[in-house]
Amino acid sequence: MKIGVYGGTFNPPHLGHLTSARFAMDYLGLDRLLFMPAGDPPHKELPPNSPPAQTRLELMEAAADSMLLPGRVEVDHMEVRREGKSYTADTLQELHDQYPDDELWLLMGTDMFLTLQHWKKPEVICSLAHLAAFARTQADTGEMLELQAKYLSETYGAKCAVIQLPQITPVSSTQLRGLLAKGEGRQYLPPAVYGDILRQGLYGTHADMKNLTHADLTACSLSMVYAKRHAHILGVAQTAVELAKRWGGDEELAFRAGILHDCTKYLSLREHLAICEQYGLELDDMERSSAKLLHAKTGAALARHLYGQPDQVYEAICWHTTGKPDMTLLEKIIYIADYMEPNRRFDGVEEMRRLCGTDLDAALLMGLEMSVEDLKERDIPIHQNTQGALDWVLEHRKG
Ligand code: DGI
Ligand code: FE
Ligand code: FE
Repeated sequence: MKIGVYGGTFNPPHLGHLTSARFAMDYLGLDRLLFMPAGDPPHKELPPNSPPAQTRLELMEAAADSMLLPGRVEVDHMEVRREGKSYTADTLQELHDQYPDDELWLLMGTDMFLTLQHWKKPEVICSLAHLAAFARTQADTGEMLELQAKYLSETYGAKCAVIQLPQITPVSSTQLRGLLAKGEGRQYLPPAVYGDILRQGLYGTHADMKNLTHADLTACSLSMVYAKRHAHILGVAQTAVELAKRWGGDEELAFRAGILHDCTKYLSLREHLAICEQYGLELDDMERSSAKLLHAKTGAALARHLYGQPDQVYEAICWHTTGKPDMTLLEKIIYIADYMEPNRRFDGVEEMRRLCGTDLDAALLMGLEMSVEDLKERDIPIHQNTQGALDWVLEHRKG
């Protein structure tokens, strides 16, 4: 197996890192890629406004997750965990012990490649891994890189590849930190990384969490969940706005409820219960033991308390999983949008989408009936609000 090792301070990780990683994987035919954030980089001091290594690691996790290649792309914690300076020779030794039969490829930018002979134990590095240098500009491709490759191969027996990137993301982490402090630069970051930066107020950002723009609210919500759920969340927000437009609902509130509805989806039961405790949410026995039911309650609580959303948004998120008797228009819209947004696939989804244009309550009924049937099939207890919603729609549609 070919394993790429992409080290750096990743302060913060940005789209330039991800596009070059992606390109190197194809170019070199890598089976796996390990991002390796440095704990304490030996070659430079981190600037004073840098977050701690653990936080850079978490940003890197979010960035790597956004590549949507689980199992192939991972973040390795080895250097952050290790005491003292993060020397590449030590890291490669450890990786070689871990993967003795695999071919390691060390990926690096031009500057690093050109100074490799000054690193600690270059002969060890070159004996344990092949080297791949990203050429950042056209000028980089020239003689210098070739000369260096020749020198490293003659001196240390290194095997080198120079990777000419087809398109260059025109930003460095240094420039990006400057932009972030001015409230700019989001276009160079995966949305989830930007959202994490905003939520934690890193790099001099100071977003007012209770008055975020659509773009910033989106980034914050996406940063709270795995990237595999991003398309669904964006789909729900967009569908909710369309339904609000069609049925005379509040498009702004539909967007906010849609974009936040699943923001706590991946919290553990214990984390859900802590949020419920913090905000004094009353729970019944079934809710207390089900993270699946609780994500609606805790999502609503964070929408209200963290993101400053009004009661209608709170309620729409609160009832998006079960429904309830006497649903408002916005509550119906979020429930239905969650069911039939464009990424959903199930028998009948086209019929439900059609009903959304002609009879919203019929679409709601269809969703509730399918949910109850599905829960019964899987032997999952039906919550009283789910049953109550179904009974209410049946009753209400008769009249
Ligand atoms: O969060 P999503 O996946 O987008 O969808 P959702 O919020 O409708 O959550 C679906 C999950 O909620 C599914 O795993 C089943 C669970 N669920 C929905 N209604 C009930 C329920 N679980 C129980 N125990 N009882 C219900 O009535
Ligand atoms: Fe949900
Ligand atoms: Fe959802």
